[in-house]
Amino acid sequence: MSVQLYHHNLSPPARVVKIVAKQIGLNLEEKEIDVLAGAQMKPEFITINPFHCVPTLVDDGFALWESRSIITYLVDKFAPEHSLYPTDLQKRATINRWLYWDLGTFFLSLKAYYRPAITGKPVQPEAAEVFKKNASALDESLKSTKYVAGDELSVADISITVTVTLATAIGIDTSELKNIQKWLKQVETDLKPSTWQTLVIDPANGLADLLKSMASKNS
Ligand SMILES: N[C@@H](CCC(=O)N[C@@H](CS)C(=O)NCC(=O)O)C(=O)O
Repeated sequence: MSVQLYHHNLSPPARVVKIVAKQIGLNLEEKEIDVLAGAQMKPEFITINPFHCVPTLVDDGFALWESRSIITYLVDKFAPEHSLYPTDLQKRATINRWLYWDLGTFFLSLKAYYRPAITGKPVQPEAAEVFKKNASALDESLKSTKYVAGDELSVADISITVTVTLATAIGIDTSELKNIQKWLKQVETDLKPSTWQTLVIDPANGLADLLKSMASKNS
């Protein structure tokens, strides 16, 4: 039975799930939900996910949302030996720490910057400063490790890569943070062929364009 992923092409957390699935060689049956048109509020989707967000995974009737819980579930279930999410408790705890940091701190500060654009309000420069402060902390940490959680590429690198590259696309410059730049190059090399362009760069630019057009339409 195929595993289904409800997603939207421009959704950053949905892209994280697709990248992880590709890394572990898992084919997902993708079902597009047009969140821009409000399709996530249709009763048939609400029945699957009352929180009406993408990504949502359905595995043999089991529905799961929140991208970071989905990616750890996918590796545990379909690639349990994979180094993207090792079983060693301390390695796993360190990866989880970065995933929670991304969800509750890093991506949140990025969202605080760009979210007003969706309703035609100006982006928040102070929020960009908070994001940059968080990025500097990440850069400092990457001074001593090759990947965010140690010596090996993990699901946390994939989640945080999507955050940093979206920031770049929407105009928050992190090019002076050299450890982040070096790490991004490494992640780009480690991802399966074509992933970087099709699931990281192009959709980040697509979302940036969309935000720009929403801001100008509403201003
Ligand atoms: N923390 C969630 C965020 C999910 C989220 O906000 N998804 C957006 C698209 S990027 C969405 O579905 N928005 C429509 C809605 O919530 O109604 C995750 O990582 O999966």
